[in-house]
Amino acid sequence: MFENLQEKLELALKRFRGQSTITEENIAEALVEIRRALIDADVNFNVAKQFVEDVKVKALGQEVKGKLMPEQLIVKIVRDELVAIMGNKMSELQFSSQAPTVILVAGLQGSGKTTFCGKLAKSLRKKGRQPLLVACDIYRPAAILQLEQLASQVKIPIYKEETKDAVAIANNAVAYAKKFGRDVVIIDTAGRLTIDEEMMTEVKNISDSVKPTETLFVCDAMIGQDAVTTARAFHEKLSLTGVVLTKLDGDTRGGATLSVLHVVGKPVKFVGTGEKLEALEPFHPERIASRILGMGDVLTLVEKAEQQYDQKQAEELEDKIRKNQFTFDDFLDQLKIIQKMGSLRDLLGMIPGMDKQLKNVNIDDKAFKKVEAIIYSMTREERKSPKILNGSRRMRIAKGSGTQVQDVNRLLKQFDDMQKMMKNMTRGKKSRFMPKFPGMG
Ligand SMILES: Nc1nc2c(ncn2[C@@H]2O[C@H](COP(=O)(O)OP(=O)(O)OP(=O)(O)O)[C@@H](O)[C@H]2O)c(=O)[nH]1
Ligand SMILES: [Mg+2]
Repeated sequence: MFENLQEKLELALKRFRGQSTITEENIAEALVEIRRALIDADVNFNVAKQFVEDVKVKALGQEVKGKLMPEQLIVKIVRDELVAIMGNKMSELQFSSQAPTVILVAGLQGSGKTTFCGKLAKSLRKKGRQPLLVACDIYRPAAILQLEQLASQVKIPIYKEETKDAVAIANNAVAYAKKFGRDVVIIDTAGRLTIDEEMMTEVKNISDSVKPTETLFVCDAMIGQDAVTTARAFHEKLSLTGVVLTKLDGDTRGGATLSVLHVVGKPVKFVGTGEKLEALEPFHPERIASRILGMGDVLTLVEKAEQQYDQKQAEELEDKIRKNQFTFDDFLDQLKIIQKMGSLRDLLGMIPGMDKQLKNVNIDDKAFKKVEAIIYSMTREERKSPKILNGSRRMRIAKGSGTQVQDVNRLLKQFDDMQKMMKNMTRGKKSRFMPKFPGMG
């Protein structure tokens, strides 16, 4: 995501390398490029225009102080400005002081509403809430089924009715939540077009009737500007409280991300980054800005890892590493955690400096499957002490996992390197090389 924009901004900002000052001339050329980069990324025209004007004013008004080089200064200004147009601070989901909090989810067809409802329910439950999912998309029988399947996957109750009255269903669901102690009601609605008066009136009636604390517009980031414009039309009818951008993992140019606040007047609250139910992130303007500028995003990475990991597990692992008892079984656990975190490429892309290297590296999630198969073909004893793996054992493992002996050898070598590195780290020595993570091509 944002790759194109990132590359172009980088080129524009490189102009300042080796320059001693920021002048009217050198900034003018860079600003033309920045503006073009934004427009190409499908950022709203007015937003792009305002953006470069603000950058210009700030850049020319600043003296280059001390050690801050013009290039660094301009990166800082651009970063701050990116953060500013996304609203500076993260917009938290609001909860009603009187349970239940009602969250109404609306948007165009296929934008990812139902998936988002499932993701949100899951993430709220992790935070100790008791959500209830409500099926108000009564037009397609498959829609209710889809929500039911998501609900059962995350083990969260769903409220549905056979009736064809979405307003009544929403109301009854809120009453049900009160009665059974569900503190957050998430209402999934049918996809609708703003030109469809009847459908728009229906969602407005639901809103008037249940008075949601949050009305979230789910918006497919891949559609870009058009989707942002539609959000505005929904806002006029529904008073949105926030926007959810989905499919940011796909081939999006990212323009929607930068335009939403300006065009709709409401902040992005969440971004969807995949089809899996874990692929939901709160929207942090600073982090997105860093990602756009290619500085990596360590914070998001850490947060994701934490979600999958409880503290106790982490401590146990650390202890094992320290005692040099890290086995293939532990390794298998780590692999599973990594896979759960979503696409590895995205994840590694958040590490500063990784992005560019990654472009030349072929990371294949399937390679993990191969590694897994090899480990599964080992006996318990072998997983604990790989030293005993002689030629015939290696042969047996290769056969059992449908791989080649070379694959087994490679994995063993990499595992050995990894153990050595861990040993060094725990002894406080700095290892200058990072061994290849097994499974990475
Ligand atoms: N890659 C990716 N796919 C997503 C994301 N969110 C949803 N999808 C996919 O988009 C498709 C549509 O998602 P739904 O949740 O059914 O969309 P909807 O808005 O409920 O659709 P309707 O109810 O038909 O209006 C599905 O195939 C989802 O798996 C996302 O963040 N990333
Ligand atoms: Mg749906």
